[in-house]
Amino acid sequence: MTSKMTSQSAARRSAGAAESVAGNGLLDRRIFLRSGAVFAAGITSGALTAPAAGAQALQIEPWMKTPGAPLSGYGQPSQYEAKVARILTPVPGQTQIGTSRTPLHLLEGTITPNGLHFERHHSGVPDINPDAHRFVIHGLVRQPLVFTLDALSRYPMHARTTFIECAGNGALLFQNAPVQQTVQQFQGLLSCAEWTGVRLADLLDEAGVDPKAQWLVAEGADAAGFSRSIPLAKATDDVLVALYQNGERLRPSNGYPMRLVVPGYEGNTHVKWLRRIKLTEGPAMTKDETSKYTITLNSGKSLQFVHPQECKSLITRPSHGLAMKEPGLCEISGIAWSGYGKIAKVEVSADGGRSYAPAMLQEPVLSKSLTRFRMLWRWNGGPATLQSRATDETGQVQPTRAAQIASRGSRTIYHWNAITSWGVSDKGEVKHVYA
Ligand SMILES: Nc1nc2c(c(=O)[nH]1)N[C@H]1C(S)=C(S)[C@@H](COP(=O)(O)O)O[C@H]1N2
Ligand SMILES: [Mo]
Repeated sequence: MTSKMTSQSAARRSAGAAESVAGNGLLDRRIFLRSGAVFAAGITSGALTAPAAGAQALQIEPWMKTPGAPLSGYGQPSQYEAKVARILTPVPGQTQIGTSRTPLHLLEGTITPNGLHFERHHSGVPDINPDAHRFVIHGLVRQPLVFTLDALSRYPMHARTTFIECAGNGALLFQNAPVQQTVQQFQGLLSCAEWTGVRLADLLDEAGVDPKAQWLVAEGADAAGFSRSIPLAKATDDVLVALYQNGERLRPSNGYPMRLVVPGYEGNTHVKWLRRIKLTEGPAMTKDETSKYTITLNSGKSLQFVHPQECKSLITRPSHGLAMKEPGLCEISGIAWSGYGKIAKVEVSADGGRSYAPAMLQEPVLSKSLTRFRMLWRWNGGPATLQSRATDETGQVQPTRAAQIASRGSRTIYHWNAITSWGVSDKGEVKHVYA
């Protein structure tokens, strides 16, 4: 204990200006490698540094004195983690229509546990009997095909880790004043999973696509008959008819027994409870793609079929609702993603964008997937403005708020991807600010 404390204070001294990588306390992560537990000293409470703390911390607790709970068929989170849950944001006056949001600020890594994947239902979750469900491919094909779940399960399986983000994620950020909400509340229509299923390309190959077909329309078996058009080039590139979500069958709310996964494309194209795919010459102009999901610019002109979700990142820790406890070393952590490919770089600023330093990206960095980034910070107890700025492998850079409003205007609620700023006060409170 004593020798550890000595090396900690030495390391604290060495974490000086020489290790600085950008303004207001951003530090080179490598000081960890040289100085061991320097970080723990920053967050350890006074009690634990007292002389007898080691022995005290190792007292025999009640749960060590008797055998624990029995085995269980399907595991559940610890009772102490009950706050790590989706929040429900239904359309006012409804229970089945609306969204529930992923607690991004309370999760780590890049994969969303299935029970916390966000939900967006236009007409509730159908209770589909998998034995009765049929999936049809028809339209401009040589041979229409009908699949049962069993038939589909015999095809070669492919797995793909990819995010799904609702086109309306971050809609409140178009407002003139910064909303004081958690990341979950205003950016929680975003999740990431490993999806396993059959490549749509293989099924289309078997059906024999007519050369006249350039698009398809996919329809769900929910009461909304939700349907969206997708270009054939995308459908034969990397689209899956997914049957599994993080290794288990899809959850009913995420499309059981089968859904489209359209990597990088806006969430609404990932049609759940997939019932049919019809090959067509042009887009079908369904109600779901004319009444919604067009981006109206300030000029009054609307952009339609803006499919990929743009390059974006968010600091999840610290963030609104997760206050700083005390000055010292901490890790800034967050997620970055792009519907165009891999994340190439995430830069972090603690001084409102005056200076940036590149964050560490957690491996593996996968295309069209969430990427975790980390940056070491020594908070000096003064005010700070934290930002992250992502760049993807195609060179797309996450815009500032001003640049986003200038290019897309403020008449739309879709495809918000600008930089989010967190203002840290000298009390450690974290507020959402426009910087
Ligand atoms: N059949 C059907 N598919 C659907 C929807 C729906 O309401 N019905 N919602 C869409 C929208 S708008 C989004 S953002 C995603 C959300 O997928 P998730 O609920 O699995 O997160 O599903 C899409 N697929
Ligand atoms: Mo959505």
